[in-house]
Amino acid sequence: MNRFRLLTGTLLTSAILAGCGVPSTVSSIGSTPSVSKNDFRGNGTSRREIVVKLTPGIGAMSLGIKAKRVIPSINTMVVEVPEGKTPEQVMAELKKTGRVVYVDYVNQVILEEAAVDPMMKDQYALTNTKATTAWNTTKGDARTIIAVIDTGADLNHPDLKDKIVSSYNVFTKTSAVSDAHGHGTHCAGIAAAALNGVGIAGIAPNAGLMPVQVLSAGGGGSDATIAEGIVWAADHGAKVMTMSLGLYKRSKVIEEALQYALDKDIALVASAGNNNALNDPEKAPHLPSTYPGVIEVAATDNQDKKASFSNYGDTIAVAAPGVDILSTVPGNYKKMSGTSMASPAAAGVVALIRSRYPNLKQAEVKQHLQKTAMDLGTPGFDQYFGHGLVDAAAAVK
Ligand SMILES: [Ca+2]
Repeated sequence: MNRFRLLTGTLLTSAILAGCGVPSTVSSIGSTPSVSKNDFRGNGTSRREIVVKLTPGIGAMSLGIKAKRVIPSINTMVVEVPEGKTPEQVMAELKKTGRVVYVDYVNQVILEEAAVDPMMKDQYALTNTKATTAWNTTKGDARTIIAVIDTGADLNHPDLKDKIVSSYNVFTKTSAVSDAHGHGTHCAGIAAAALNGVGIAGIAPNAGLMPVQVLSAGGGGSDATIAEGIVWAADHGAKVMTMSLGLYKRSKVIEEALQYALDKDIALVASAGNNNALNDPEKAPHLPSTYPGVIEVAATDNQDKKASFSNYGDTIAVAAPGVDILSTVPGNYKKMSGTSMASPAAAGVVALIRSRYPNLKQAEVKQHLQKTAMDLGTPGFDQYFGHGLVDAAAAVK
C-alpha cells in the first residue's frame, strides 16, 4: 500500500487516463482485454484485470496504476493486475487510498445461446431423461463430484479432461489412472461429459468427475478392490458414486464399504445387471445394486421399453437409458449397451439434484429421484422400471 503513496503526484499524464476531457469512445491502451478462458478464474472473475472508478480529479498515475482501457463518459477504467498480485490485493490497496469511487472485478460474460455438442443428436438419453430441459435450471457444478468406480478413464479425452477433479488407482495406489478397457471412460462420459462444442454431453455436464480404477484392463477385479475404491472415493469428496459392476453373491467387504459411503452421505448408484434375471437381496443378491440404500438402476431403450437384458426386482429404484448409448471411449466415441450405461445416466441426474438441492441428504436424494421419475409399465412401482424413468427436468424444478 505504501507503493501508492510513494508514487503520489510524480506523474502528470494521468488526467487523460482518468477520463478528463477525452473523447467519449472507448480508448484502448496497450494490452488486450480479458477474453480467453485462461484470463478468468473458476468463479468467473478476471485474474488479470479490475475495474476502477477514481474520485473526480484524481489521476491514475498518482495512485501508481495504469489504465489499459478507459470508458471516459463514465469515468471508468480497466487496470491490469501486476504480476504476483491478486485482484483482491490491488483492490484493497486502491480502496485504502480513499481516492476511488469504487473498485470491482472484471467478470466473464458468456453468450446465452443454447450450446449443442455435435453428437447430441445421437444421444436420445438426453432427450428421454429431459436432461436438456433440466440444464435451463442447472448443469451441475464442479463441487458435485461423481466418482466412477470402474476400469479407470481416459484422463486426456477432450470431453473429460477439464472435468476430472481427482483420480485413484487401487492397484498402484496412485492417481495414475488409464482405461485400456474403455468401460470406465464410457460411463464417465454418460454422467458428465463436457458441454463444450465437442463430441457428446453428459447428463450433468458441469459436475466434477473422479475416476476410480478398481478393475483391470481386462475388466477383472474383486470385491476387495472394489471396496477399496468405494472407501477411497468416500474419503476424498465424492458426492455421488456410480458403480456399473456386479457380484451375484453377498460380500462382507463390499457391504461394509457401501455402508461406510452411505454413512458419509454419498448417494450410491449401481447397475442392476444384464442377465434379464430377478434380483433379490436375500435369495438372488446382486452387489452393489441390491444393498439397502443403493439406487439400483434398470435399463430402458430409446422407446422407454425395458432393455431385454435388464435385471429386475423389488429393489429397482429407477430406470434409465441403457441401449445403444453413445459416449466417450479412450480417444474416441462409441455406442455401448448395458445397465452399465443406465447407472451413470441416473448418477448424472442425482448430481443435478445434489447441485440444485445441496442440503438434501443421500436418502432424501434417492426419494426425490424416485418421486420425480416418469412412471412406466404398470401404474406405480413395478419390478422392471422401479419408480420409473429418471426425469432430470422434474428432479431439478
Ligand atoms: Ca462435449
